[in-house]
Amino acid sequence: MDKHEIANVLEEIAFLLEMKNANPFRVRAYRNAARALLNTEKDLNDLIQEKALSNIEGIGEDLAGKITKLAKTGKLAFYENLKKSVPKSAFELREVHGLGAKKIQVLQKKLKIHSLKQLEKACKEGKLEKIAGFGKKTEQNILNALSKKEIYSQRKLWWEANQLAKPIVAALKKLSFVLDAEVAGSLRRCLETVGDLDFLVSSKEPKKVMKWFTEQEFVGSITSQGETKASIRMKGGFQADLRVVLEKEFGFALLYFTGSKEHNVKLRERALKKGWSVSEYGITLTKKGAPPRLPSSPTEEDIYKAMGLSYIPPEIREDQGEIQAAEKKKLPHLIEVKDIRGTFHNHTTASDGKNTLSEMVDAAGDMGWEYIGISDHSKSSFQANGLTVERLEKSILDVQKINNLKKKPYVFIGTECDILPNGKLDYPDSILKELDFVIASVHSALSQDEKNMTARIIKAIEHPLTTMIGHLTGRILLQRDPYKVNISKIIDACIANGKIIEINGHPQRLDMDWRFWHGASERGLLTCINTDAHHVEDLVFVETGVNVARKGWLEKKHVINTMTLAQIKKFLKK
Ligand code: DGT
Ligand code: CA
Ligand code: CA
Ligand code: ZN
Repeated sequence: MDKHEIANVLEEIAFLLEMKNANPFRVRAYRNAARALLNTEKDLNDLIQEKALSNIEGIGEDLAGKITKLAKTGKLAFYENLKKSVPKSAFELREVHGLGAKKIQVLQKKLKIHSLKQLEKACKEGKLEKIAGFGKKTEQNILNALSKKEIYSQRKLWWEANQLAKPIVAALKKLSFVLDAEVAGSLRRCLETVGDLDFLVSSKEPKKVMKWFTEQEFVGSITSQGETKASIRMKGGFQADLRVVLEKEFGFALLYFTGSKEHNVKLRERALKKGWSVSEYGITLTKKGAPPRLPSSPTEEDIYKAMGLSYIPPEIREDQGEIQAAEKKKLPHLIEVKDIRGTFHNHTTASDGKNTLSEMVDAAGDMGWEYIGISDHSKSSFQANGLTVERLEKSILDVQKINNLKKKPYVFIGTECDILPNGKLDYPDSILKELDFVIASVHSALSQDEKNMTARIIKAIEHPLTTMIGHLTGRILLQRDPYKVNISKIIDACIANGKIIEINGHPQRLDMDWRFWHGASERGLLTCINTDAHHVEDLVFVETGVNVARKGWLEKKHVINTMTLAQIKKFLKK
């Protein structure tokens, strides 16, 4: 088993222990170990060989032993036995967002619910609201989750799909009979959600590649298998395709299978005018065509060049005018992760974050950042332990103390201030004035109609102390639709008032959506790429935030947190 599979098993053990009412500390130990395992950059086999697993924080001797066993044999008697002692249906019910071990136990015992079908029926009949711990609201939430589950279960968040794909591509590249391997499709284009994984391999020995791919641990079932193409369903149910091509076809195939379909269509039309018929295998000439000048195994770059285009990065192959721009050599210099010098939307244990201020600051230092902004929730977000004015004042002092040490990174103190249903900010101006920045976000009354919601957010934009708007539409990808808001009017208001809209890089949010950024930035809108971190480990979501910016054609100059510390200090003062 690899890291991910083992982490899954540890998560399942934690869940099973909870189902058996085990000691919560024991449950947490398994969850922590799963997380620690996923987060270590070291190779699992190296760790095992060096007996270094238990040196990792969160993994003790006992768990190190279990992980080693799983890695070596793929089996663990303790886990198998535990699984047998809990009804199988628990796993099915666990897939419903919002259902944990406690609730599942009640459902099984009191209502004899053992499947999603039975759960849906019981909700519809109003049976849940009659038992303690469940209300009408829970019932409604479960029904919502069930209906969304069907629509959404087909796709995965980009981040999760990428975690699955990365080790597979790396393993493919290492095989002696593989010349090159890449993942194509929506994953390579960094789309916010991904329907399936599209692996592409060049090799002289397709049979060996097919055999390797279909025999891997991650394969749940094989959907179809030919000589150069296989489709499988992975153990978690996610679909993956793999194609093997010749070395000389690889560039063409990569271009084709990266998509988007619309981009490909435009490219092919362009090629046809030159008398070239482009496919995933190469170029054939139509009657009027003269042969293109290409090396024997062209890269994507070579192919674009032959068509008179500069290289178009996968993220912007979405038929948004990229081909015309490439023709005129006017493609943007897309922002990169290394351009980011700090982020601003970060929570700490003061509100609902899981790490302390100093842990967050240290983690920002580890990211190589020059600065970090702290933005805990405001008082009306009581469910997120939002700060009263007094507690916020204390945070301001805590940050001053850190900055007085004159160490890197510099800390900006701000707030993620609720935009109240009437558009007012959740703190008086007297305290907002003491802060370096203010992120204004909607967290309540999400069902307002579009007119009210838009007016509400514009009111917050017009507040002189607002710096930026957080997660503009409130969407939770694959779970909750955006609330209704007129995005175009919001963009106008921000430009008119010199305000920023954040790119919330949390893999579940990616909000404001990339589709709006190209146009908005041309009209003068700036952004700040944030991670909405609630944990030190969330800071890496700067990558998903940058993906959004790149898909939205943004350059360094459009993103305020590429500024140096001196520049951003000046900028925020204004
Ligand atoms: P997904 O999987 O729904 O997130 O989106 P994609 O873009 O990965 O789509 P997928 O997996 O169906 O196909 C991968 C790529 O293959 C797609 O982006 C473009 C290319 N492709 C697939 N079918 C066609 C087609 O009928 N025409 C053209 N031009 N390209 C296609
Ligand atoms: Ca795909
Ligand atoms: Ca596919
Ligand atoms: Zn928020």
